[in-house]
Amino acid sequence: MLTFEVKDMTCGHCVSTITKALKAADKDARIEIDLATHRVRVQPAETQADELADAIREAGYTPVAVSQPAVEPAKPATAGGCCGGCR
Ligand SMILES: [Cu+2]
Repeated sequence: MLTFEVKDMTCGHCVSTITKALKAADKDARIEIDLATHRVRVQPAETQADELADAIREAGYTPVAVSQPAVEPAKPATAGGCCGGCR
């Protein structure tokens, strides 16, 4: 899943324009758009991230690739007990 932040996507019309542009670039892509956070998530079928970014740009918007947070960040090891001074 690729994520772009498109700050100039501001209404439902923008959403449909971007959806159409992405579908034109990759008709089998899965597209999820969250207008509130200006996020466009795309699961491409046959395109690369830069082609999708180009499609958004050509539609008149400014995509910024957002790197996905990796899986869960590892928990910091919790100290099991106390230091010697607690005894
Ligand atoms: Cu709009």
